[in-house]
Amino acid sequence: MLRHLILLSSCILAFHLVPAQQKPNVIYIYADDLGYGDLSCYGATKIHTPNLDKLAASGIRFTNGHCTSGTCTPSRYALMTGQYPWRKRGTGILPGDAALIVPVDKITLPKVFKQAGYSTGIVGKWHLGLGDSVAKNWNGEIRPGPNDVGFDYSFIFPATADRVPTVFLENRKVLAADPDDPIAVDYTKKIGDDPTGAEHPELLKMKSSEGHNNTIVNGIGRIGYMSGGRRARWVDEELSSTFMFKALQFIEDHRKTPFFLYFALTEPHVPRMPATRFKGASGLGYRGDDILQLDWTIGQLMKYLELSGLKKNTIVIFTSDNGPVLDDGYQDGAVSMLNGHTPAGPMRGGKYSALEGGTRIPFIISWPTHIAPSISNALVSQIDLLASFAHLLGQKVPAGEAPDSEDHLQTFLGQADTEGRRILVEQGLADPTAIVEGNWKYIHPHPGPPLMHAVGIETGNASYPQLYNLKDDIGEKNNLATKYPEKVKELEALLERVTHK
Ligand code: NG6
Ligand code: CA
Repeated sequence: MLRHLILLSSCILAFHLVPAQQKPNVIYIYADDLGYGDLSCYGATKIHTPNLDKLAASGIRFTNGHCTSGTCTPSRYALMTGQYPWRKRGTGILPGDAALIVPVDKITLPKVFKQAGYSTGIVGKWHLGLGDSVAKNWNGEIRPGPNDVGFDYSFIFPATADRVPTVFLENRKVLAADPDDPIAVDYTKKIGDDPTGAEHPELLKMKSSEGHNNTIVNGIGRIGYMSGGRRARWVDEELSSTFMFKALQFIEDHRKTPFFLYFALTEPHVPRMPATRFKGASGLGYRGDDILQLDWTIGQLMKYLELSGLKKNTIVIFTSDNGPVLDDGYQDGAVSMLNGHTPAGPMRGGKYSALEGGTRIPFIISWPTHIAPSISNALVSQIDLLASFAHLLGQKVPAGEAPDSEDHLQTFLGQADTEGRRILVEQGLADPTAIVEGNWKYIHPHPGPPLMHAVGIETGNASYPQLYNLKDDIGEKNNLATKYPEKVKELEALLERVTHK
């Protein structure tokens, strides 16, 4: 907090030093598991998010904005590469010791900016793997990683807050690593002496509801085992402010050149363990408290941009990597304290789901000097940011690369009354089963379970075809497949064509 105030006051002093620049700065803020209905600007009434509401009111609030997938790794892969994740094996939810899955020799979103002369940075959750194998040395330099796919600067945690190793990495190296206490990670068997949640549930400050019973760090059972690195392990309550400080520092350091910052927040992903001052603040349990913490963070960031004179020429994009989930494996009160809140808004399904709740998420773009406040119902997807920013910055996408990224710059900037994408494939937990074309949505029959019991979410899987008219039926309640068999056939063929090209 103190340091933040120092940063804020230092940028007040530096206000007059900001050079005029043509190219806009771009900050891409990625929430983790935030649902369409989690923000008051998207209709939430049980929780109030004034800072995001303000951001939305200053720019375009998309009502039909999508990530590509119902989980994190594939959505992030698509964002980075402009390729639908299901085209490449190994893009499902990654363990914390996975190797890097983003190709180092192909165009990426940050490379588009780098080529255009930007300083590029990532702060926050990565979850796209590190190094070239599972067996990597966490005590030396780890490469390849974010710094090898387009980021000049990286301050990340490797996977998710519930997966070991629970450490930060800054530019390839674990922060506060100690050669006398080397870090080892294993996802197959217990290593080291740290107690596990399975053996010692009495040591947990938050119990698991499913899994999450391997190594205990800060009283929270994780997925995977780690030993060593005691000095380097983060404290969960400091995760969010640490990322915020590093993000502000990156901006401060690069304020004189155009910059691209990928700010990947950890809220409201499990384990939800907000800073102490947010605990209890929402009345909806830690999930709600996490959302308030996230909203506060955005408020600080925007205040910082304003005070530093950067706000006008900075494009801020705010969105989420997949739909919402309540009980995602910890007993944190998300279900018992829900109080009538509807995280997916009017949509059916949520995280892991091919229904709209899985991939239709908050999507806000603000650029004070170029975008007039509006609400857009155009179909837009994060996968198109790569090609769209390439257009904005006059960069070429090499032939055959970023194959699924389409240029929708005009739609993203509200420069024309365009409808955005014509076709979008939606992926739930695994297979790409759903396709949207205009107002129609088709979900192909799938043998998976219709309900993911552990999380209480409808997956969209059914043994029969589903056809919905999203214009009249955003909640996907009225299956029109038997009424319009020709439409089913047409969209089934289209899904087949798109996914097998
Ligand atoms: C699941 C985890 C869940 C979460 C998810 C990944 C269990 C029981 N569930 O396997 O807690 O970590 O993976 O979430 O372990 S994501 O947003 O990164 O895709
Ligand atoms: Ca996620």
